[in-house]
Amino acid sequence: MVPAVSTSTETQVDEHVALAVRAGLLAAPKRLPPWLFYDAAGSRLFESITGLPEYYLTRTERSILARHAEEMVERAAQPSRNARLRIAELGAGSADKTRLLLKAAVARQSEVVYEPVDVSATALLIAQARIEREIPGVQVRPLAMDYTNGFALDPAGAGERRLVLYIGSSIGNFEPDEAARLLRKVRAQLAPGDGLLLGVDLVKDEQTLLAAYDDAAGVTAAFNKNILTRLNRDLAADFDTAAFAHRAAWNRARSRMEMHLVSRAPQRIRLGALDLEVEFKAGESIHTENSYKYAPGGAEAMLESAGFTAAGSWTDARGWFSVCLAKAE
Ligand code: AVJ
Repeated sequence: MVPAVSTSTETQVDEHVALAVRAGLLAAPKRLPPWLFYDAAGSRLFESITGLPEYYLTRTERSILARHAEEMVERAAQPSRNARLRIAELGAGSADKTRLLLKAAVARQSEVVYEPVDVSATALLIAQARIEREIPGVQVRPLAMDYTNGFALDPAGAGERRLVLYIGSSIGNFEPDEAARLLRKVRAQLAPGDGLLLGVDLVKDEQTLLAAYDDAAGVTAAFNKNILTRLNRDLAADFDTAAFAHRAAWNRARSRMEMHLVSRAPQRIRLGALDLEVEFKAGESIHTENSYKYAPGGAEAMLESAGFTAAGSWTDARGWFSVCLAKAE
């Protein structure tokens, strides 16, 4: 018998990736979903972005949490002063900023169950090890899954109150109707008195926004183009990343930052695993991401329409980012 030899083009193709890429590259205008950014290399690039001088989002949100974590946790437990919080987090990733909230929770109730939800099992393991080492009293119960397709949390026990974290402006990747639908799904998992802490980026001057998504060191450009490198590997495609330019644009009418990959010349790309060829005109773009920016009060309004009651919101001195607490009634 001849042993089966698997070549790179014969290796297993992720059907979820294949479907999304085929649909996106056959659409007009062309697009790719932003979750494709986060392979191992893309996740590392995003971590570097969070430390860039131009990328104000992460450090601004962290400063808000550093200043107000105790009040947020206290208010999430109210009105019953002795309710124990049980904390879940959607798209936890490295859970770096979350540690501020977990420390505040442990200070209040000495032990806390933390249930991070993320598609990346690797990110969850790293976060779990770090948190259990650094914050005694936190019991980490990771859930590796794609929360956008719906998710189920165990109901909180007697005397417990759930707090769901959805921070980091992750909701900004969703169209307003999708964002509202996701919040309603979260609401459906909660009992009256449970809370949701939502982090959203706010509208600000265009120059600041553009710099945050087109940094001088080119890390965001590399993050954007990494999607093409991923398709070369996962779908046997032949993209030349140098033949595409990174473009960040502020879409004022729709209140969102957009990222595009713009074809520098007419070209034809083959995606072997999809048995697909795609033509690009010079200047034609692939729209890879939207990052919605909210007006003051916008997130609160969206939360109210999803069945929550606003229970507090905190911002930074410049009013660049907002963290909102909402309660299920
Ligand atoms: C992880 C979705 C919050 O939209 O700012 C960073 C991703 N894109 N630089 C964002 C991202 C370009 C980021 N989120």
